Amino acid sequence: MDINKIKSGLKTDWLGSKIHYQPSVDSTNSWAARTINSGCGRGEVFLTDFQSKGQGRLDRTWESPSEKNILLSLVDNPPPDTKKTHQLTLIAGIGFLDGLKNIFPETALSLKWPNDIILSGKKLGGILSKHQNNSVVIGVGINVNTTLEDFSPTIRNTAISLKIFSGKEYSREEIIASCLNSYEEWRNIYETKGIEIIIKNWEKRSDIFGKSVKITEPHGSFEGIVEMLDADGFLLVKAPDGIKQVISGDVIPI
Ligand code: BT5
Repeated sequence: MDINKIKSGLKTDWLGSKIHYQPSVDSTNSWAARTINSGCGRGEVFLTDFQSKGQGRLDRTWESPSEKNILLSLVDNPPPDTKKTHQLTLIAGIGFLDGLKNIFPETALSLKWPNDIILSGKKLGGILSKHQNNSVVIGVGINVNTTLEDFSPTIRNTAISLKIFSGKEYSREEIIASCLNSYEEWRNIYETKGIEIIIKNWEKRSDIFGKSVKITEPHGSFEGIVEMLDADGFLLVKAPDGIKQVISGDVIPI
């Protein structure tokens, strides 16, 4: 990973002020969290080529072979109302999707609530945001140059990379710089204009609305049709017994 190449592509004011790199770590989210405890500020980025304990939500694992993909965490401030920290996941979705599209202008890219970047119906990337002291760590994994054989058999049918889709290899550094530029732009828009414009733009980038889905929540599951995001950025789903607000869970098209 060429950190200078990333820096030369950055047009940011605060994001990427410091880029920490290690060839291998347990998880960039854990590494960022540890560093926050010993003093690290907004905009610092933690980057690696390999994670031995890559994390997904709900104790799931994020897998990635060495030196092929994007594995990073960035440190941001929470919104003034810390109950709204989940909104940063929406901003990261828009920011990283737009950053990707600058390099890989493909209409098959979309967002799936709450934290998936989708390419042609399969999972290209995921976002994991966590509070740490007075900061938020936003971890993003994007499959760039993985081949199908690199994926473990359990996700081979559901995961995709830019290389699998297009047959070409891409510069991770260029994509990272583009995504960080775009994240900062959308984060600044959120700061000055609020969540409404973020929700509108998130909805524009998702094709899940109007579709039949199964929602699996920590305490059960139900089926319905995806309506829209509510004013806070949670998902509204029309179920047989009325509109339900989904706060956390998985959305599976059926
Ligand atoms: C996510 O969780 O999608 C969040 C992933 C965040 C990963 C980044 S990498 C940098 C930073 N440091 C970390 O330790 N984590 C963050 P979730 O929605 O729970 O999805 C996890 C599920 O996706 C797994 O249970 C697998 O089924 C599947 N999966 C695992 N690795 C994948 C991959 N490389 N591509 C596509 N799907 C994958």
